[in-house]
Amino acid sequence: MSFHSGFVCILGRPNAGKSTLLNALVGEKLAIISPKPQTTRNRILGIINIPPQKGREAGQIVLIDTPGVHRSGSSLGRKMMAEVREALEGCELILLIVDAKRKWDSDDAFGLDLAKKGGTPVFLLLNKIDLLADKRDLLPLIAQFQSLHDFKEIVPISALKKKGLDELLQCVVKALPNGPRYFPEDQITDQPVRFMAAELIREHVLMQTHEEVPHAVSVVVEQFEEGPKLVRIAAVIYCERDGQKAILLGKGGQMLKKIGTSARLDIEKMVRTKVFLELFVKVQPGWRDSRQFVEELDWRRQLESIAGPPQK
Ligand SMILES: Nc1nc2c(ncn2[C@@H]2O[C@H](COP(=O)(O)OP(=O)(O)OP(=O)(O)O)[C@@H](O)[C@H]2O)c(=O)[nH]1
Ligand SMILES: [Mg+2]
Repeated sequence: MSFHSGFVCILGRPNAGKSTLLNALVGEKLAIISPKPQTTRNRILGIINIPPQKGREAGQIVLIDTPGVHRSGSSLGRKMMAEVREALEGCELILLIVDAKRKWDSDDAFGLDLAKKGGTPVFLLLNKIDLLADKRDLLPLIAQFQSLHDFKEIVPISALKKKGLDELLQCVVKALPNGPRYFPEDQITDQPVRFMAAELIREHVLMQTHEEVPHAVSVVVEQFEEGPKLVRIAAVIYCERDGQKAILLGKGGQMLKKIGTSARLDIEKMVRTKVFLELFVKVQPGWRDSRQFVEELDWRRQLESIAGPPQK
C-alpha cells in the first residue's frame, strides 16, 4: 500500500477562512480566528494523518496556514509576506482559498500570482458556500475561475460548517507524491504551547477591541512555568500609543481583566490544567515599523533565545 505525504500551503486573501480551514481539517484549534482581516501573522503547521482504509489512500498531510496575502509597506506586513513565501517554498500543493461571496479583487489576484510562480499544482477552494442562498450560483463562479488558471481541482467548501472537507482531504492525499511520514503520528503542530497561549490572548484582544487597536497589538509571553497543578504565565500586550493602552486597560482595569479571564479559560482548555495568567500592557511606539521588534516577535527566533531545554 502506498503512503502519500507532503507539505500543503493554504494561501489566500485576508479573511478568506484559511485558519478556519486549518482548524477544521486538523480537528483542533491551532490558529486563532477573527472577522478582522490580517489575524494570522505567522505560518502555522497542522499535521493530518490519514489511516489506511479500504479504497482510500493513506498518508500524512502537513498543512501550512499563512497570513493573508496583501500589499503592505510596514515591517510587520513585510514579515507576514515573508512567512507566506517561506510556506510556499518547497510545498507540493497549494490550496488557494477564495471567499465565494466576495468579488475577486487585487489581493486575490496577488495570491494567484504567488501561487502560479513556482509551477506547483494549485487547488482552488471556494469557501463560505454556506452563505450562498442558491447553490446554482456556484456553476458560473467555477466557470469564471477556470478561465484564470489551470487549477488541478476546484472544490467548493464551507470551512465553518465543515462541508466538503472529506472530499477535499481525499483529493489532497491523492495529489501528493509517495513519501515518508514527516512527523510522528501524535504530533499535530510544531508550535510550542507558550506561543499558542500568546495567540489566544491576542485573539481575545481582537474580539474585545475595535478600529486600529487590534492591528496595533502584539503579545509576548515572558514567563511560562509548568508545575504539576498549575501553569504560570506572564504576558505583555504591546500597543503603539498611550490612547490604545488606555483602551486595553479600560475603566478601572476592567477591559484587561475581561481579556485576561476569557484568555485564561481558553488556555486552560488547551493545557488541560489550571492557569495563573498575569497580563501587562506596554507602549512600544510604532513597533509595526520596527524591523527589529517585528523579528523579535517571531517565535522561532524567541525559542532560540530561551535558555534551557526547548519548551513543549
Ligand atoms: N460563513 C462562513 N464564514 C466563514 C467560513 N470560513 C471562515 N469564516 C469566517 O471568516 C472570518 C475569517 O476567518 P479566518 O479563518 O480568520 O480567515 P483567514 O483567512 O485565516 O484570515 P487572516 O488570518 O486574517 O488572513 C471569520 O469570521 C470566520 O468565522 C465559512 O465557511 N463560512
Ligand atoms: Mg488566519
